[in-house]
Amino acid sequence: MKIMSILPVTVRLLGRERTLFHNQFNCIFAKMSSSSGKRLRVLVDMDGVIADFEGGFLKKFRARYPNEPYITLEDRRGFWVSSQYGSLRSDLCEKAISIWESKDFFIELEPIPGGVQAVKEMAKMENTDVFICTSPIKHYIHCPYEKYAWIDKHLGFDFLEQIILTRDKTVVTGDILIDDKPELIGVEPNPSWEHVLFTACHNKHIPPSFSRRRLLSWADDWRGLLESKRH
Ligand code: UMP
Ligand code: MG
Repeated sequence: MKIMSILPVTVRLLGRERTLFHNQFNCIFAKMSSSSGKRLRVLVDMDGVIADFEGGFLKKFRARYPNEPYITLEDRRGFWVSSQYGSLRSDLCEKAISIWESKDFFIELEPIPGGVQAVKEMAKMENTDVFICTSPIKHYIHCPYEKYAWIDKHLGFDFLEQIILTRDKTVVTGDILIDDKPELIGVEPNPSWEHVLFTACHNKHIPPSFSRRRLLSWADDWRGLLESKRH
């Protein structure tokens, strides 16, 4: 009797699963087969590129430690916030880390101007696949969840399909990686992507280089950058 009453529910659920599976499969298959030419795969970093990690950090550091010294965004140098605070005074390194390890730090980051709009726009372009490629901190209690929640909030639920969480971006394949970290190293010595350095307060003093292009902001010509990778 019990089995008989569970059966239709199970069959209904399986049916729904199958529909969901087919929808997702069709979606991916349609993307694979619709391309007349080669598709462009764009990897977009999150912190410092579409989410304002530095601004969010400074605001919360000053609020939590109002009597401690701090580093203005103008004076920021080097990728690691914790290192620069540690060089100011050794105990400030741990205090800095405590900020981004706290609940609500990542979800409350403000979007970087133009970033969300640009990502939405490039995702709609023909023959273009966009992924958010972001490194979570190892204190994992809040950060990975909040990164997903941030993408859902600002880019929409469907964009959750496009998230790559990894501490080693060199193993991810793509044509281009827009990222504010000057040195992207990992186990793959020859990553497939071209690293385009997104300008941030901590990297703007690095001299221009012939071998690496920059995107100065989302007001810069990101469409031209993508076009240059299609030929
Ligand atoms: N991060 C640190 N220490 C710092 C600065 C940043 O652990 O001093 C973390 C926060 C982000 C990650 O989760 O580094 C940067 O990720 P990407 O933007 O490189 O993906
Ligand atoms: Mg970054």
